[in-house]
Amino acid sequence: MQRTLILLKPDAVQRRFVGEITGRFERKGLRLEGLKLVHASRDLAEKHYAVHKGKPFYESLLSFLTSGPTVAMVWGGRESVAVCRTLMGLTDGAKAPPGTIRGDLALSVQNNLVHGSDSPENAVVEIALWFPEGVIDYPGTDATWVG
Ligand code: DAT
Ligand code: MG
Repeated sequence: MQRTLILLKPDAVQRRFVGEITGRFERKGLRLEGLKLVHASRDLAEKHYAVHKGKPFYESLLSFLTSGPTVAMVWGGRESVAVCRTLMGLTDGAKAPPGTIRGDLALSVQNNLVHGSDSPENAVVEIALWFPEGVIDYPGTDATWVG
C-alpha cells in the first residue's frame, strides 16, 4: 500500500486546525500509520527542504518550519501521495480551489498549513527522515470499503 508523509506545519498547530485537517485525510479513507508532534530542528528542516536550497524563500521557509511544533503523520492507502496532494490543493493558498485544505483555510504561499510528499519515491525518503523509528503496519478490517 502506498504511503505519504504529511506535515501539519506550525501555522496549522498555532491556528488550532490539527483536528480539522487530520479529519479530512481520515474521512477520505486513508489509513493512519504514524503520528507525532515534533519541534523540527534546523538540521531536520534543512534535510526536509534540501530541494529548495538556494531559492529566495529558503531561509524564511526554514525559520517557519522550525518556529514551533509540527504534526508529522504517515497516511497509507491507494494512490495516497496524489490523493493527499489533491486534498491539500495548490501551494499558494490564494490560488487553491475551495474544498481543498489550502483553498479553504490558507491565504499565504509560505504559511500554507500542510506539506505532502510529491512522489512515492520522495515519500519513502521523507518518511525515513521524520519517522526513523518506523511506522505501524496493521491489517485493515474495512479494506473492501475504502481500498
Ligand atoms: P508544496 O508544499 O505545495 O509541495 P513546494 O514544494 O514547491 O510546494 O514548496 C515548498 C514550500 O515552500 C511551500 O509549501 C511553501 C514554500 N514556497 C514555495 N514557493 C514559494 C514562494 N514563491 N514564496 C514563498 N514560499 C514559497
Ligand atoms: Mg513540495
